[in-house]
Amino acid sequence: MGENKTSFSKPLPYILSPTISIAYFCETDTHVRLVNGSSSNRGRVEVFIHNIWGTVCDDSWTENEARVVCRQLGLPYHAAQAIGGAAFGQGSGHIWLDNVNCTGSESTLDLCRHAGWGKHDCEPSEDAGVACLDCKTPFTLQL
Ligand SMILES: [Ca+2]
Repeated sequence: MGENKTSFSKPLPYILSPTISIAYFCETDTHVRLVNGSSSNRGRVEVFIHNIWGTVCDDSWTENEARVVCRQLGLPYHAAQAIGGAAFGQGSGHIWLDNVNCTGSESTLDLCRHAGWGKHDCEPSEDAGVACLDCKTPFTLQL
């Protein structure tokens, strides 16, 4: 990751203020990872904001959003699968994103529309996951 040009060491209530949320939206140093999957190309989606990993809610979580996650990870994104209901276990920290709405062509998840960083009406049982195709065996993906 690149070094932050802006200090993100503010307490959480501060970063959730509308003004700072806009600043976050414009930052491009968002990161994404897949956690707790049986292989590296699937798992619970977690995004990295404010130096904290957090989860994504499965509200409106579809193949379009899954495709963007896979693309962002540098994995094949065709036939990406959206998997909700905390199928890869529940995260224990922040729920960073909710109501994510991608067209499917975005390069990173933070470029999609969403409710705002940290704004959600979700429980960890709604954590979103994805399954991307495996580079080596692209036609054998099974849940
Ligand atoms: Ca929601």
